[in-house]
Amino acid sequence: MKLYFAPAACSLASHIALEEAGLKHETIRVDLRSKTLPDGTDYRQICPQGYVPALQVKNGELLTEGPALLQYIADQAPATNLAPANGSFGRYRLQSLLNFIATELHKNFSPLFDPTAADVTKDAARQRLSLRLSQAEAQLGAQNFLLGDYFTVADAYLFTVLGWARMVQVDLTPYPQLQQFQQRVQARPAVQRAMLVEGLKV
Ligand SMILES: N[C@@H](CCC(=O)N[C@@H](CS)C(=O)NCC(=O)O)C(=O)O
Repeated sequence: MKLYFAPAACSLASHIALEEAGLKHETIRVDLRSKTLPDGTDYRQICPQGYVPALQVKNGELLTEGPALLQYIADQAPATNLAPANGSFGRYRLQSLLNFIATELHKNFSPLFDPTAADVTKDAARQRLSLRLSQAEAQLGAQNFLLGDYFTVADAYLFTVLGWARMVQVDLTPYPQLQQFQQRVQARPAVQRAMLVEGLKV
């Protein structure tokens, strides 16, 4: 499998999932500004949306949208318990978490990275983020991971978006459970491997 990624972007979650699943994969870095690959290929010829992550699977088909990739990866290695079984209520809880992270956390961080976004847009995003981070803090509570005692792909995604906070001066000190979660997840060998490949500080 081939994962198209950009360092520290949301593709880090899929990268972590691949490492956690122990699946053989190749990583290809995308320059998101120029939309090119290291060999000069226009990434939009591969992925018309021009964003990461994208995963080329074994039969050559391209899968896009982070939450779909995360579940696909988990389902390739069911013994690693990265997602509850398809059809179980636990799987719907996982999907609910993935959607929450994607639409309420990830997409509220996006304007903070956008140099063209107006201050009023950024302020509104910060306010929404603070509400949604409080809700994530309550959801996690005293559990080790979002679904309880075992690590799932939702944790890989939450860890990835929380990592953006310090890049855009979002203070996480009001969320001690989330801060401890970050440390717990970062200590996982698979997470360290993915971060190392992306050139991130481990
Ligand atoms: N809907 C997509 C959004 C992916 C996304 O926001 N990717 C960002 C990095 S975190 C990106 O590649 N942005 C560059 C761009 O949109 O041109 C998903 O959930 O996978």
